[in-house]
Amino acid sequence: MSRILIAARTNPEGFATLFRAELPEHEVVTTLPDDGAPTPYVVVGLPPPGLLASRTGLEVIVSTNAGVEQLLASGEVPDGVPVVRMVDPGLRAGMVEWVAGRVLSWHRNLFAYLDQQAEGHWAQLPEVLAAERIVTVLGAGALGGPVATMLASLGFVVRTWSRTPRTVPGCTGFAGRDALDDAVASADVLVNLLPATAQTIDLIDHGLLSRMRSGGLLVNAGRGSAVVDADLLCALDDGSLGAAALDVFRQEPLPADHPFWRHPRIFITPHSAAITHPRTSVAVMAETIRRHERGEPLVNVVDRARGY
Ligand code: NDP
Ligand code: OXD
Repeated sequence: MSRILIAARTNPEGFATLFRAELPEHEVVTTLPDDGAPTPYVVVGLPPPGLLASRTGLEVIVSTNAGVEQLLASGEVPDGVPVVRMVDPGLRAGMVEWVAGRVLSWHRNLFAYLDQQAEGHWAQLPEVLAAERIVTVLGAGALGGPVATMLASLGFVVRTWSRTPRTVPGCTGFAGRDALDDAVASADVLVNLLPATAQTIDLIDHGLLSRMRSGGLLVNAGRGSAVVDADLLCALDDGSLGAAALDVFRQEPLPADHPFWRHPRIFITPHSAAITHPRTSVAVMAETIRRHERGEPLVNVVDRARGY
């Protein structure tokens, strides 16, 4: 009876109940019995210090998060133990909905109409067809790909940018650092869905934002480290950017004294764009364990050298 340790920070018992239903022949625990027995599977987002380093018989780390930079940075992932990141329908649906909400709210002037409503002011603002707007999605992976597809289905002109060439139907693909400026040139909306790696840190700076059409929207649901905070504020204040919808930040929770909180053109959500729903994710995580036990290659394994 192989042991699965559920070390998710949120709702571990909820995950455990569903794991027991999926894998009844396994022992599913949320705290480790002090019996020294091997624990081949650990389900975790950000491990408490010592959790991974002290495990015996660890075979697979199943991440409850799509982004694994903190898990890798813990320095506790043993060499040779695969880390499988979260790719599941619930996360995908959440991200598609969240980005759709932000882009459409800006595109249809909702943010500006909220200001007008606060003043009891009735005045139609200019409306633009989606087909007249360019949206660039940074990242064309498990989340960026479906987000780009959704935006294209709404009629936007969509570009994607990735490390290696990717084809997303209905979108124009750009790949590699040299193609970034072209991918962003004249974009009305820039959506970041890149992982946090050494290559993506500080990528969205004043220079990149100034490639966009002035008055546009930045949407960041990837990681806060991609954005240079001071440059974002500067771009908003000099008008090269119109608004920013931010879900992720360099420091989370966003510190109370951070200027983003009070900026009238910044719209904040607390890293809630896409959450890991037990109902959809446990089926995917259980399948990872089954694949491992059948001796099949795992999917969505993190490439540690790449960092995602
Ligand atoms: P994937 O690994 O599936 O996709 C990542 C994409 O980014 C790929 O297209 C990849 O290119 C591209 N990429 C990575 N590095 C570079 C680079 N240096 N230059 C250009 N492109 C690059 O990840 P997901 O789509 O599943 O998730 C993306 C990120 O979203 C997560 O890492 C996490 O940070 C964030 N996230 C945020 C959530 C939230 O609630 N705010 C929830 C879940 C995830 P290539 O295709 O060539 O490999
Ligand atoms: C993330 C996640 O990586 O919540 O942000 O999965």
